[in-house]
Amino acid sequence: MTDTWDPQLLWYARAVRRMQSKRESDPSSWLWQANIHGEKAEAPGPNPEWNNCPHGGWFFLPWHRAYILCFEEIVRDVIQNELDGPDDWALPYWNYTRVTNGDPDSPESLECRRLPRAFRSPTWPDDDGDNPLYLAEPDRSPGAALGAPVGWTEVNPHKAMQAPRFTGVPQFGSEYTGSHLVHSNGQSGLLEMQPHNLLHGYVGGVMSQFFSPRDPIFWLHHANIDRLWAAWIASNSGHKNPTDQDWLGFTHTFRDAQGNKVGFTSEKLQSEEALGYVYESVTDGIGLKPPERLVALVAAGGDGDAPVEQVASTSGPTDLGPEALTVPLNPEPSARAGALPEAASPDTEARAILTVDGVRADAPPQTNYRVFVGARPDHEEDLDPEGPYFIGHLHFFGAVGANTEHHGGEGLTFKFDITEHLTELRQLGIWNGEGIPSVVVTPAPLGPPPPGAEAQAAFRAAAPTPPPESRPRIGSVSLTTT
Ligand SMILES: [Cu+2]
Repeated sequence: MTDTWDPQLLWYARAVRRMQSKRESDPSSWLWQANIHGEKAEAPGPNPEWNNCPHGGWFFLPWHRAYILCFEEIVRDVIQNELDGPDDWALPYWNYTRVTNGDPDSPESLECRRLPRAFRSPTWPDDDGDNPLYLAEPDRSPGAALGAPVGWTEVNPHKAMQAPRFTGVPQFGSEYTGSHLVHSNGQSGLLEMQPHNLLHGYVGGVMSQFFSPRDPIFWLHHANIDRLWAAWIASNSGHKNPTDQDWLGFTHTFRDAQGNKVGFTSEKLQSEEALGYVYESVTDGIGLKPPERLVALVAAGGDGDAPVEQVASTSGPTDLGPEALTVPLNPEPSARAGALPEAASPDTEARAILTVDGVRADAPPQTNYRVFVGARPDHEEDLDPEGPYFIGHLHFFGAVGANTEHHGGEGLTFKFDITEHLTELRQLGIWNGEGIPSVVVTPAPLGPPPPGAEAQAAFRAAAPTPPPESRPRIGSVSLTTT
């Protein structure tokens, strides 16, 4: 099939191929650049410039900004000086958060959420094979590879873009982590969680692991994350970056196109204009308020602050599969019967927290998961991410395979504050305040297959379910009140 590509993507593809032909010891090679983020080796080597990506901490945004800035300079240099191309190449951003006509299900919106065609085509536009932007399964999930759009509820950045502050959990840019890089012990900030982590999980394969920059789409994904940071600051809502010297003064060191070390403080990384670039738009694709569920909050009884109490927990790991399943939670015998309904009352300060620990997999599960509270696993209508049962997503980014020690070998931890959810379930009469509402986990379905009979047949043939060897699982789940 003959296709035309945007010249920016065509030059990008040529540069990627060129960089892939360079030795790994060359800082401008494809592999060196990816290794900065994370090595593929089972036991990462001792190069201190590699395996440095910070996730779950307040350096996530500035570090990745410097990373893609230096990468862009290297690609531009390769295009200009090694391929005789233009001297003004710029890294494009993949605007998967773009919505047209206010409708995330419009054909144009769906198109934005498919992996761009140049990345899905095994061939170059002239039909020659060996397109370096293309990766096949299992290096990408079947759904992403075939052009099924990522779900809007996984990428809508609304919650992050509305966060009033940069620092904290849950806030825009994650928690204070002092003056050193934290790899993945911390909690992701809101933007890092969604769309960042969930988009990594949707593309799957290489993108769900720390050597994800080996997939050429990584850089366009991070350009969009970087753009959303710029948009959050530009939104006229008084949003501010940290003013702490531990953040401002930290130096992020990378290599320039000549292979020399260059350092950027977070302070310097705050303004993309000062760094020499601007985004086409910082108002397009910045999130949509999810539809409100009209629930009148009725005051229920309650008596002030409750002590921290474990209400229920699992007694062992839970294997996740292709179907919705109920996590077997055992009520804590010593817990007060009133602890949970008190937390679910709008009259008390108490909160109900669901903690999902030890989320990991042996190979890319090729899907994210959705978590519901109070839902019935065999009722599809309950498993609606816009309904009252939905509490959030799980992903496996950085918790896949053996090489996860560097980034939390015990798997990822997700904390969901389900206080308002429980309140709503009571008011809707779904939960009467007695017992433990069910916790249901199910793979996140993808959007419709792309147009075209052939694409649709291929899509149906490749059911988007986790491969058996991936063994996605949860270590433990606990429900506490505070
Ligand atoms: Cu990333």
